[in-house]
Amino acid sequence: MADATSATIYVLNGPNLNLLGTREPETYGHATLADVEKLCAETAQQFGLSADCRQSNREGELIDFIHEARSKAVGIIINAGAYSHTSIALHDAIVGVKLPTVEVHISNIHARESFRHHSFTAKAAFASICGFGIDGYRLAISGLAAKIGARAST
Ligand code: CA2
Repeated sequence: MADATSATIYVLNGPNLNLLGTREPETYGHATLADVEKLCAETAQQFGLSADCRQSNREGELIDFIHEARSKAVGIIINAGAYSHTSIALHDAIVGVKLPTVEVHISNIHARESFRHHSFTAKAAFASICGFGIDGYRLAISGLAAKIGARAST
């Protein structure tokens, strides 16, 4: 990697994730989206990276964010919410920008309803993390940092 100190990663959250912490704590925990974004910013900083966090309830806007990442970011963390299970368009956008991408799910999608078992975004990502709660974002950033050669600062 050219300059880890100035590199940005995009952290993208999809539909309904703005509601984190308001209900379904048994599935998603008590943390809010603001907590997730703080965790991501702090974790990225540990690797000399900067996290640009976005959330949208609209598929097209998420695609726009992915396209924007092509020129502004060195990698993507994405929790596309329910679009993970439905959106070939998001799959194609991730494949198209050719950035290393990690998919995150807060819950263990494989232990839930069968319609959540398949993920189009997972097919486009180099790695997928699910079931660790919001700690999955930290793990994903750590894995992405290793992939792009960003080192943890002491
Ligand atoms: O486990 C995940 O991170 C999911 O991506 C969350 C999505 C769900 O559709 C995926 O199957 C798995 C849903 C996010 C909705 O989050 C809410 C949180 C609190 C209250 C309402 C919705």
